[in-house]
Amino acid sequence: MPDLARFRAIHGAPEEHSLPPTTSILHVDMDAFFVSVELLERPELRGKPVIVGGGSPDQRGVVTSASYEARKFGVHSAMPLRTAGKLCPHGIFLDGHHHKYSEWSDRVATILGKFSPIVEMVSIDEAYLDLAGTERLHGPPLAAADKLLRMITSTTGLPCSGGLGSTRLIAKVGSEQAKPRGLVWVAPGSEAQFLAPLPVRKIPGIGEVTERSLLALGLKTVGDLAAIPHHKLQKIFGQWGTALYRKARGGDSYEFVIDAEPKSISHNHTFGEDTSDTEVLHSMLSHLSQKACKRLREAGLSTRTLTLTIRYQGFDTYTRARTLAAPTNLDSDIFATIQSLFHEHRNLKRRVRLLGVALGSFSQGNDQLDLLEAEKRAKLEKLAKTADGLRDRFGFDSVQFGGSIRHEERNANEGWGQQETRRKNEAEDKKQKRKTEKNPANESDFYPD
Ligand code: TTP
Ligand code: MG
Ligand code: MG
Repeated sequence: MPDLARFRAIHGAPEEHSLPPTTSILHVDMDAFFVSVELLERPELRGKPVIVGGGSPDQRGVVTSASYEARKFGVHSAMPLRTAGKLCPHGIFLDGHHHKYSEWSDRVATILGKFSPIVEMVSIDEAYLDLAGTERLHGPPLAAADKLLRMITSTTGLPCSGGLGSTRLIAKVGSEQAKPRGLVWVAPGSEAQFLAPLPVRKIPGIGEVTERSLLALGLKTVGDLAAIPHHKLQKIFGQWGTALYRKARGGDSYEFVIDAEPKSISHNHTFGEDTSDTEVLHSMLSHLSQKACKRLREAGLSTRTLTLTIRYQGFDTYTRARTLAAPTNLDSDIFATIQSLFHEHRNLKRRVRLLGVALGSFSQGNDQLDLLEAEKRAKLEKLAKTADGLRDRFGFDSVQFGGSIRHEERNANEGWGQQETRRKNEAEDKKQKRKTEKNPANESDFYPD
């Protein structure tokens, strides 16, 4: 998944900031996310009022997610399970499984990364993307958004909705209006008209307190709010009044920072027990190369500079980099270089604690100069793409290229004691890393995961 986009606050008078004339901001939010993940394993419950939060309405917890069928009875998130039980006596109550939700969230994030290098996951089930500049790959933003939502559902089996507009605010309100399984596009210039009939509470950032103040002023809808002059709102709410003035017109308080491209992509592994077994070390390098390479392709990038990190017993860490003649995004190219760096620089007398593979010096796409090789490369790229698709669906270890062994096999010989050692090693390494960060002279010695 590509590095996340950064956001920067918008300052200045609201009049200075007219809305962009293009609609490239997409907000995606999964429908009844926790419930939908549970339904993957319990398809017989589809169409029923399902409530996640606790296995029974007699428990003390709250509802975390309710199916759209349960919502018809008035059940919603954050409601005590007991209340939900009273409102919906035939509801099916399930326990939550957070590790599963974060795994599915990662899979969704990976799909989003295929559609734009600028993705910000804002919670476990929602993200903003900027689709500007992705036309060549996916078509105009509306077509891309439609394709993206369909791909999420066909790949994961999970329903989702989206909002496409000129700002984050419009996109977010749009996706909420689109639910479930919908896409709302707000055409440029029609933002105020789209927001006008909605209750003020629908605007992100307007909570219970502001809603109460606005209602006290007789302002129920966003249209009512938009009719109030800036100076009046400012007099009542101070700086917040300026934000409200902007929000009522669909304006954001934040904007995407353009240079959101990752500077490097890296993967490390700390062994449960320090090892000098060449086969184990090779297979790990192959695995790390493939992981880094998959992220590279997801970000639509190619790399020229490859760096190998070897940390030996103790904390001696060595990094060796090589710059390629031409950029690549193929596993085979990357692994071959990493392997040769390893052969040249490995100290055979020492046991290895950590291996790392880092990719840098990125360029967009994969502009290969060697035309004779083009056909062969196209085949390899197709293979990589197919493998990436299978991994998104069934997990990274579902496909491994030659020389790499599956995760379970890598760790099969790790008993509890070794896992404990690994945890200790990792904890110590983190401590060392903090020290290293304080001392920038050593910075190049460490690539975070
Ligand atoms: P939401 O996207 O707010 O809700 P949702 O996905 O269940 O339903 P919707 O179709 O309206 O988007 O939250 C995402 C997940 O976060 C949700 O499935 C469960 C979890 N969550 C909580 O644990 N507690 C909460 O109070 C809320 C709102 C969500
Ligand atoms: Mg959701
Ligand atoms: Mg959400």
